[in-house]
Amino acid sequence: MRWFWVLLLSYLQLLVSATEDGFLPTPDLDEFKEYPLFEYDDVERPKPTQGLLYPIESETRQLRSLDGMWRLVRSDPADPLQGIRENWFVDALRKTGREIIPMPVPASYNDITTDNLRDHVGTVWYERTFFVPRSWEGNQRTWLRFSSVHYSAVVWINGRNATSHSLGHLPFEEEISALISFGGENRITVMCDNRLSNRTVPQGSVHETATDDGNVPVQSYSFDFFNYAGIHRSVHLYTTPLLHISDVEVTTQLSAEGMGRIDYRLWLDGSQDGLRIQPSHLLVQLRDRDGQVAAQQINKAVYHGTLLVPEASPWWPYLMHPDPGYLYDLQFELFVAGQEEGASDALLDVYRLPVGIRSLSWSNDSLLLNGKPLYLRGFGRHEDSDIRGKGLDNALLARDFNLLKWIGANAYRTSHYPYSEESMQFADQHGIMIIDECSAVNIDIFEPQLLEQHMSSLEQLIHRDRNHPSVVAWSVANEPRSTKQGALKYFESLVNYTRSIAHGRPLTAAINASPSTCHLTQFLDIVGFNRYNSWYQNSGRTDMIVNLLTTEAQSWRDTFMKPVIQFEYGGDTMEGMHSLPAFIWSEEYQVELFSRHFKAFDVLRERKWFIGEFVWNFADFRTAQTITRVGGNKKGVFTRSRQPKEVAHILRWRYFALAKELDQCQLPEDLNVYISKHIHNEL
Ligand code: BDP
Repeated sequence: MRWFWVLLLSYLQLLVSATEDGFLPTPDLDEFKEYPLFEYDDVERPKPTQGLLYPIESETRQLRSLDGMWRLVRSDPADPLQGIRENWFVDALRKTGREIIPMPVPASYNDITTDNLRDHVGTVWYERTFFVPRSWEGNQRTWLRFSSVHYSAVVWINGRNATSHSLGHLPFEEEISALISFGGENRITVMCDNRLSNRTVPQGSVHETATDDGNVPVQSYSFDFFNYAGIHRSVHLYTTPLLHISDVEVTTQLSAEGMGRIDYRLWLDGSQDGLRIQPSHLLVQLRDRDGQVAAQQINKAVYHGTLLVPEASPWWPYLMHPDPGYLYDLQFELFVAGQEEGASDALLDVYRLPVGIRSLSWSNDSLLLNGKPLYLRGFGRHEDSDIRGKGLDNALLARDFNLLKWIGANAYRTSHYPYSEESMQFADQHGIMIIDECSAVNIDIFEPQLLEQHMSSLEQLIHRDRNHPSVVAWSVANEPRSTKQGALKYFESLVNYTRSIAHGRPLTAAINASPSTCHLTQFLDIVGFNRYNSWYQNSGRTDMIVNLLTTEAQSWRDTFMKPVIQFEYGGDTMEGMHSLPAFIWSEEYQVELFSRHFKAFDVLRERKWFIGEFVWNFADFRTAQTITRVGGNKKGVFTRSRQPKEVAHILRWRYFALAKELDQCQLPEDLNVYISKHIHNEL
């Protein structure tokens, strides 16, 4: 536990050292337009993340969800550390005498109440009680796992510190066996802080602002989505044996002859604690969809190996194959020698991991899956919905995947942060390819401390998602201020580091600079650019897309000689607003704007190195309040409640037309609308 106190103390010091009134030193980003150039040589590489396997039940593990209704208390924004000074974690939160707000978990807390909790700045405190069965005591360990708290969290169990973590959208866990009462009631308390600074990822700032009611802290940030906060994803308790499988890493390949290869590596936890338990052997079995063993291996005292799978069923993306998203079940069984003489070995721990067998490779011209060049057709998205904000919602997740498949997309980018682990599993199962992005959106002020956090955000992301067949690239940033002088060395360091942990994926980023001014793109494997022709530039002129776009893409290509993707294009569209001829914000305008982009993309596709088109955005989403956003960003192809705008039907034609042309897919029967017996709008 000592290290925990060290961590907690440094977190608190960070908060207190801030200023006397407890605010983080968060200067306005605009004040930092010019800043000194830094050296990054001394920046410490993040320690490799350990453990954090997705929690599952098995013969040897129990799993309990702590999702449900929690209680929330808000701190005074002017005194965010009051709860620490007054030890609010020692007793039930109602003892603070403050208003108790019932708060669902998982959910953002912002849009639940009817008051200004939405715009709260600083800390809130969550709490609930739970029981742990007596049977969990003794021969096993109990772990507490958060899938995401935004932005930072400090956690207490029964008034004693359990863990802390700073970085939204990513999981963290801690063993809590020594803190809980088995067979009795336990209390969990979480302090969650939503404040962003110039050293958090993403960045933001908090400053005092004079209002009619006196000075209040206000948070601002330059990114274009609402800074929702809270316990955003599930909270779990799970058990493991004392000695258990704590981490698994797999890589796969598929040979031209159809032979699958899986290289795996396992980490065990427990052996270093002076435990006398020694595993006798490890049984590794790969089971196909019908439960048949496709490959197996027995290892003694070795926790890595290779499985060969003749005539493997490969993992293919949606519409590239009649049976996309094929997953095997990779089962690891750890045995110990039986106690009695002559007794057979006893099962100690079991962990199962879904595995898709595929090869991923890239060249200066293309990205290839199982040897086939990919053309990505998809979206930038957000985890965002009414009331829940960024809270995990399985109904929404299922709906979104139904829409992705309905529209014929085969990919999306997790703009602008890591998405839920459940969504990554869905993507594996449905064959949707993921450009996996860390939370570095719009970063600026390239201080060494920012680089540390940025590297850590990529390390934690890659560690979490490296085993997903759906991940085809890592995106290191979205629209960083990459034209600034300091960006060059910063990104050279960042990309060098990320490449060393990239686990067989190419690196990319979504850039809004130009080929001649961007200091980041030269280090990447795939060029990605965002451009809003006929929206932010030449608004209203859909006749100014094809030439500008094809010229720009060619210039990215000529400058870097790498495959090129457009990661964002689009225009805000008010559902139900119509105008003939098209006028900006109308549904007709969105259709026209898309259609002109399709034309440009077809010109570019001929040039082979153009490998993907991504719409901004899948659905409308909430932003901070500004005069350029009407209830949020309306560039969605779907509304925020996930119903199609007119353009969705056009995009569906486009995506299926591409799938038919490139991979001879079957078209959905309802794609064609009967018009008359003389007109068949068949593809
Ligand atoms: C891009 C950003 C994205 C915004 C989008 C827009 O990457 O986050 O939402 O512009 O303005 O620059 O709609």
